[in-house]
Amino acid sequence: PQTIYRKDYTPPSFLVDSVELGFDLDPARTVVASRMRMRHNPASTSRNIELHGEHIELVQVRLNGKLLKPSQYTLTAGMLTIPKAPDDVLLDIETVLAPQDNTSLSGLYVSNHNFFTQCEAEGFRRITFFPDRPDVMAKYTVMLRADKQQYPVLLSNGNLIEEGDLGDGRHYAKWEDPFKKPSYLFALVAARLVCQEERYTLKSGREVLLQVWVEDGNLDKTDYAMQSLKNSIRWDEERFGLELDLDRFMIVAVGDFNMGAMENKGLNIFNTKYVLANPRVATDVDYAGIEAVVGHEYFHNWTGNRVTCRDWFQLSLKEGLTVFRDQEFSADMIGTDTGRAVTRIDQVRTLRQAQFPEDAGPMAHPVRPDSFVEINNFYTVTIYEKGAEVVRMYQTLVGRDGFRKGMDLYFERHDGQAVQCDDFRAAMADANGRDFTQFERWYSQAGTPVVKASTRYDAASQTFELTLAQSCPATPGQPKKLPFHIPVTVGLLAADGRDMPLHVDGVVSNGATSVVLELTQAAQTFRFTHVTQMPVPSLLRDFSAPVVLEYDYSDDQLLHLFRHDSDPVNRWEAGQRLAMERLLKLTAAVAAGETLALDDTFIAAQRALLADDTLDAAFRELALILPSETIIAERMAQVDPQAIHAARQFMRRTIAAALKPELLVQYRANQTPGEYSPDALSAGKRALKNLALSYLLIAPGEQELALAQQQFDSAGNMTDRAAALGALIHSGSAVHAQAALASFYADFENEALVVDKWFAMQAAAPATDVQAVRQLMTHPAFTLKNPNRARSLIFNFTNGNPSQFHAADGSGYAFWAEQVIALDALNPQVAARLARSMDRWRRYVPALQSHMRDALEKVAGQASLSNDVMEVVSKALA
Ligand code: BAL
Ligand code: ZN
Repeated sequence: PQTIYRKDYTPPSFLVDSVELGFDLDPARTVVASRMRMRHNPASTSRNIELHGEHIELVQVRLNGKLLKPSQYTLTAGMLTIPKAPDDVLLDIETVLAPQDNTSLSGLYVSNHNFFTQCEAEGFRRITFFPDRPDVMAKYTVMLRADKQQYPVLLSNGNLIEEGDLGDGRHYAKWEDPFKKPSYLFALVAARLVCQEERYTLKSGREVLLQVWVEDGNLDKTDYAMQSLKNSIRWDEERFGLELDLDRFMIVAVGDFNMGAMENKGLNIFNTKYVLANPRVATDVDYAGIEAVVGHEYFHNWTGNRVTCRDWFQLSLKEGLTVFRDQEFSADMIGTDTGRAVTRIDQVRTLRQAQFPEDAGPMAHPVRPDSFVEINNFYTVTIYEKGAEVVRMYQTLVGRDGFRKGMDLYFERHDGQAVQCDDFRAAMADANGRDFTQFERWYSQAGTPVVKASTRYDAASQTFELTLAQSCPATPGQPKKLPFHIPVTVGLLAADGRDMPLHVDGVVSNGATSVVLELTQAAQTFRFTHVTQMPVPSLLRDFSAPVVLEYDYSDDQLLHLFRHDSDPVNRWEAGQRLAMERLLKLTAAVAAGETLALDDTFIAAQRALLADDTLDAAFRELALILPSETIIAERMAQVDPQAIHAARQFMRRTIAAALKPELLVQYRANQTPGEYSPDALSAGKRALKNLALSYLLIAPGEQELALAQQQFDSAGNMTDRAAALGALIHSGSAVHAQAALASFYADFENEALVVDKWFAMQAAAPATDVQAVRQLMTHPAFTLKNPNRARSLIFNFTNGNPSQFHAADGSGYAFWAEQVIALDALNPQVAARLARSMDRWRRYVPALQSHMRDALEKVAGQASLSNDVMEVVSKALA
């Protein structure tokens, strides 16, 4: 496969001013007629028209009305080239394709007898020949023709300008998008669907039509998506002064979808997972996901669509920024400081669970990559979540108002353009009179920086010195790193737990209790004055940068922070550090065959936190969750998954036994009777209550089993029902687990998203071995063709059940290889995601490594592997 480099960017040779598309839709043979008005791009020296095209049949091509002979163009596997073209070109192209055979779900495909498209990143070339690159922005007019009975709904981007009957049982709809857009934002839907719709008045007084389209039978699950859409529209007006620019905004749900959702102009296509919800079928986490993703796709209308990316290396320009925007939206929707902190803690957990490992593995890449083989492999946690952290750091450095100024300038300069990450950075710098030259390294250098802190207190002069030293590990292709520009937010706690007023040499702090220090050199010392007593430093408050912060905290200091830190993120962090130290020791003890023990201090701290009713339930729940097995593994030089699992289970068992009465109290105190509401306060109570339940069911007696069974039987919402099922599955009582699983399935077998949960919970249960997963694959409801279903069972096993996936005999890895190969024949994007489960193979104990290498080599040795999977496995093996 060919590697594509950022440095090789050249402007397009021809630009497309407008394109008219005509679709005669038929699952077996869809005919696409395209008419493009093109002109030569003065910025290019080439006179060749280059049109991408894949998996489609070229019927004919006419240039300025004249039919071209095959000798007048070249057609390769991926490109149609017309040489020596004149300045102004009218190009008519006819292609034929078979959507029903398209299992990759990229381009035009059929899902449950309906037509959908997915064009990002490079799916449009599977529909027609086109300069399928984001810097070619054109105006689209789209004519859809299809059987009226089968496909009563015909949708595309923009505004509906005409519709009618064709007389032969077919009908048509014509859509026009008034805004120029890149081809990746094109979409069409031809389907039997129904919608919830509403007229909504924007702040400006303009009225718009909002629609949520779903399959018949699902209209009772669209309210929350609609509400989230309205909230998103309002929020973007208020926080960023950005208005919806179309008269109509549509969300369409589809069951077969590779991603979460897609921000096509005016016609967002969503995975059903992020649309459909009612209390019976969706959990609090599902509701939060819907709010975030509806917001995310809506916010793309400005950050991604109005201002788009010059090339795919700039993907984080729109994704990092839009994730940041959806994170801020979700936080603002809760509206309280602790609520905001809870969302921030969730973000930190995601980074540690997924992004830090990526940044330390074979697929590590900068937020703005320099090369790729397959762009679909770069829709990563680094581009999205680390990208969002990079955007967040601007806000930390220039403040909320400064950030808004930067955004305003960005739109003033670049509306309607396809630009680069550097342009965003320049807008932030120029709007705030800041020099962000060094900040560029966040975009160009991969790897998670490590910041090592050391301190010195001098009582005589009442000074406290904080030295911060930064480094960054080597990553593929980047052996040496230069210092980053890192905002480190710091507070100092007095012995009574209160924040001290801060005075820092050379930094304006005005006696505030938190200060943003800017670490720009390899090492820097910051001098705090008027420090009247030896403080406990609270470092990297609010997780002010995506780094690993090392400081030699004593247990006493951590306990002090855990009890008192005014920054809830660092309060949580202190608890995680206390737990992690113990988990690492316990893991070593398991490996050495030693007796395990957990100290009373830790348990006492957990007990106090659990009972502290001044804290939000949501926060207490997060503070009680131990670092995951994956996060523990990242801290070990050589990973022994069985030892980690045993250590963590021991710790959970010990906590459960010691805190049983308190857990029961919280279980009872955090019930949420009455009508279900997904609001953060209620969701937090359920989270704490259900965490308590899971602890109570670790080594349950009859009473605890009855408690879970009772919750399972009487739950008024899916959050409580699924939590009870999970607790029963993990209880060790196979009888209870099997009975509950059977009844759950019987109740929900017609709800695909709930069946996904049913598979997912079993896949991740430590009692589920590879044989049991193979057995589940024979269940009639299982199919590899549906990405959600494949993810629910297979990914949740390989990524969510480490102690079984890493079985000593390598059977988990052999299973992985089989599934990657099977999926690759259907859907390379999904297969490549699964392939990444083996990213960190070199860090495992030697016996496992050798099985993992065998499995990787087996996949790599396949004759017809997609570029997607090939890139992942060859980088892993390199
Ligand atoms: N642009 C791909 C899906 C998303 O990030 O919204
Ligand atoms: Zn996005």
